[in-house]
Amino acid sequence: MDLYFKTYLNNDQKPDVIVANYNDNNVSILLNNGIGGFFLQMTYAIGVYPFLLGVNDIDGDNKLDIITVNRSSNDIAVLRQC
Ligand SMILES: [Ca+2]
Ligand SMILES: [Ca+2]
Repeated sequence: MDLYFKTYLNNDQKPDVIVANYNDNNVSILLNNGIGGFFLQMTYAIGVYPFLLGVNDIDGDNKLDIITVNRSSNDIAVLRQC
């Protein structure tokens, strides 16, 4: 089951979408383009079978980071925004 998270990843006040793709073992980030759609998605590899998805600023740099907990690889992936 894919997981979806709606949040404000950048500072443009337009909601963005993060998807953890369970069977593809990656995370897709869709930034709102402000005209009813999204910019080209960015995809990042993570662990195997992500089953939890969260967003928080875990390193305190005032930029949201993406965290997944991965079932089969028994690990946590952190995607830090730079
Ligand atoms: Ca945005
Ligand atoms: Ca951060």
